[in-house]
Amino acid sequence: MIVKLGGSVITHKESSPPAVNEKHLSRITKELAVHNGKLIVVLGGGAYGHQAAHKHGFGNPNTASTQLLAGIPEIRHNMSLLASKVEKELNTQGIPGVVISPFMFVTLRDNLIDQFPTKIIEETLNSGTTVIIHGDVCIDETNSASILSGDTIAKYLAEQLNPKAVFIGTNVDGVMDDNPTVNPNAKHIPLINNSNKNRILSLTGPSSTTDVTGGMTKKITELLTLASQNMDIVIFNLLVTGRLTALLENSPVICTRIQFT
Ligand code: IP8
Repeated sequence: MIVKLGGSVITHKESSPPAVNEKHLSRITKELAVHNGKLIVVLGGGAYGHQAAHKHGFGNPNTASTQLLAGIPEIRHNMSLLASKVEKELNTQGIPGVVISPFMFVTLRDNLIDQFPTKIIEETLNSGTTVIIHGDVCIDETNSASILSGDTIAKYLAEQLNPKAVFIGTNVDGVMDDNPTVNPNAKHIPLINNSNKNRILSLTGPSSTTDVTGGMTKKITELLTLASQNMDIVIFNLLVTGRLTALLENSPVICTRIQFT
């Protein structure tokens, strides 16, 4: 099972210096405790990742390599802080987990994954330990450094490890046909499949806050490329108490499912 915890839910996304949303984090880790079996928890950047990335020019194609490289320590430091707070909370809830940071072993090429060995992740899961992994800044062989988003990690690990389910927790009920903060009549889309995917991709947009990794359109595009027929792929609202529990227990819940058949 792979569960992505959106940065806008587990952090106060506009807060500077960055801060964890302790209330949400504590509730979410309690919800995760209902899961039995292998678990990978993927963290988004939220206030810890996106502000620092933006400040150092990530997301802007004209930023000089030297400036990107100079941003590595601050972004890494922030993401390590966030990840260790989540690690502590999971362990407090009785979920033994460890942080495995992408910067240590993942390299990118032109913003895409180049090397991302998964043995350490698989062996950690086999040992009965939950893996906590997070969006990160990584060395990019063509571009000095780039941001690896949590969504890309979730999709890549889903491809490699073929989990039963990938649950992407966000701050909305799933995919909407318009921005609900601007259009109160925006409608929720319960299912994305081959027949409606192009129309939906033309309707969704980047997230409204400081997000250097692409928002909802990128999320859907990444998830659509997941090839497995048997995987349950879901985008859901992690702000609402009980939705993660319902997904983990296979109960009906408001969300957007992505299916390929
Ligand atoms: O929030 C971004 O991960 P995301 C990570 O999943 C950083 O897009 C470091 C900005």
